[in-house]
Amino acid sequence: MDSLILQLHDISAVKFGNFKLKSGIISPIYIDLRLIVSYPTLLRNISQSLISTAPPSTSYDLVCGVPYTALPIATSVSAVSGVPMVMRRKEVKDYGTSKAIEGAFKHDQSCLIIEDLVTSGTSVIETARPLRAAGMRVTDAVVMIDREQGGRENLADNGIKLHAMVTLTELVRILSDEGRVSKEMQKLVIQFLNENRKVPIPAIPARRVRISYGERAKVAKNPVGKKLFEVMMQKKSNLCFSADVASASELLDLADKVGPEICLLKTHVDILPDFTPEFGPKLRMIAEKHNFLIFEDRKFADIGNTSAMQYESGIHRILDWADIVNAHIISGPGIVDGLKLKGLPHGRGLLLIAEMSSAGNLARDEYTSAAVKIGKEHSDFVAGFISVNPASWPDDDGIGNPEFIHATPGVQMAKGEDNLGQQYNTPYSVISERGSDIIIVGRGIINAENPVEAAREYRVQGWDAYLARLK
Ligand code: S5P
Repeated sequence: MDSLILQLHDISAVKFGNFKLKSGIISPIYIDLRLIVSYPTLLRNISQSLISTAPPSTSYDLVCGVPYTALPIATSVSAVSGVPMVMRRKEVKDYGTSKAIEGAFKHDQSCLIIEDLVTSGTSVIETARPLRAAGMRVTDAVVMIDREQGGRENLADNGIKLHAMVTLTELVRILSDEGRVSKEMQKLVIQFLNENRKVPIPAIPARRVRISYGERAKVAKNPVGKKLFEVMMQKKSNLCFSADVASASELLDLADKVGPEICLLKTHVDILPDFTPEFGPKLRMIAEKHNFLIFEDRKFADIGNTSAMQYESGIHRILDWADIVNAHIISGPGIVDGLKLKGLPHGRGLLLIAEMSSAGNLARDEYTSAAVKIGKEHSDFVAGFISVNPASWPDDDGIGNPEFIHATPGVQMAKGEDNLGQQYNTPYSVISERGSDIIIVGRGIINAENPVEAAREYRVQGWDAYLARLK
């Protein structure tokens, strides 16, 4: 151990002086373990020492290094010990196909975390979270140096035992005993440690899917998004009925019947042959009676100026009666600016199409991330997204954006496909596994023998799945 510490000092991985830490605190000691990749023998010796740092009773099937400094250390530990390694991606590159964890692992395997230096323990906790989310057990972490600034306690609070090769106090004592640092410097470091014993760990926000719709209503920035979350809570419904029927009169009739079950009613107003200007006011009256919002699935896609005209004018005058509309982002962010110009003064909201339910669609990868970026830049107007698997989006891995609502089409009681490429998932899968907030159901209700009963069944299933994911 002593010789390892001396070698770290030799290569200037441990320095003494006046150093400003990331937190702004001035420290008399600075440790930079990134350098050890340049010294393979030292790296191997450190790995061997780390393996014996965990008590013999510690059992683990896998090791995982905290990115980035500890990645080569974990690789070396894996090579020396023969224990397979998994790797946590810090930035998840692609949507859909991408994984937060690389490597082969099985549910319920235990994973030992490897870290170079622990101060508050935040980085270890951030690595444990996706490992646990992927089904692995994380109970222990080994670290080269424990700075003794609250990491051990913070990790214990998160169910992780910390095993340190050496503490900062021991490290300085060894260097002092060997005449590498003066007694004064040793004193200074001890004093520094005493004054900075506990670095408070920043609270980790809860994952989006663990937060209730009621709490999310409070953080929603778009007024319609806020209202929708509130309606969902009031009616215990996350069901959007997609009223794709043959006439306006049939639509209004069904809206009145299924109204008590739904939080949102979605229209395609351009498929109604008997549309008249009275349609909007009539539908709004029914919506008020049953306390649901109206979503015209217009899927605007043109440049901002044209989309704004399509929104406000023509025979449909969508702006007058629809609380929510949606848009593709194929034409760029100008479409949101255009629609917002009209919609925001009317207290309306927008859903951006980030993913689609149909087979072979092109709304994926960078397209999806572009939709998220545009949404975040316009969160006053963008209430959320049309999505299919938001749980697989990179920032949903940890926390997500609880202010945005996710609505997912392609929902029926059984998984399947229609003959034109529409792909269906079940309410449970959409809400509980795929992390969406609202199920959009069309033919699952319309073609049922009793649409009202079917709507009730979808509402109950959607709501139960929501309650299940909160646990
Ligand atoms: O990706 C999409 C986006 C939408 S808004 N896939 C969809 O199916 N939709 C709409 O959801 C579609 O236009 C239709 O109105 C509804 C699905 O209807 P269903 O009968 O297949 O449930």
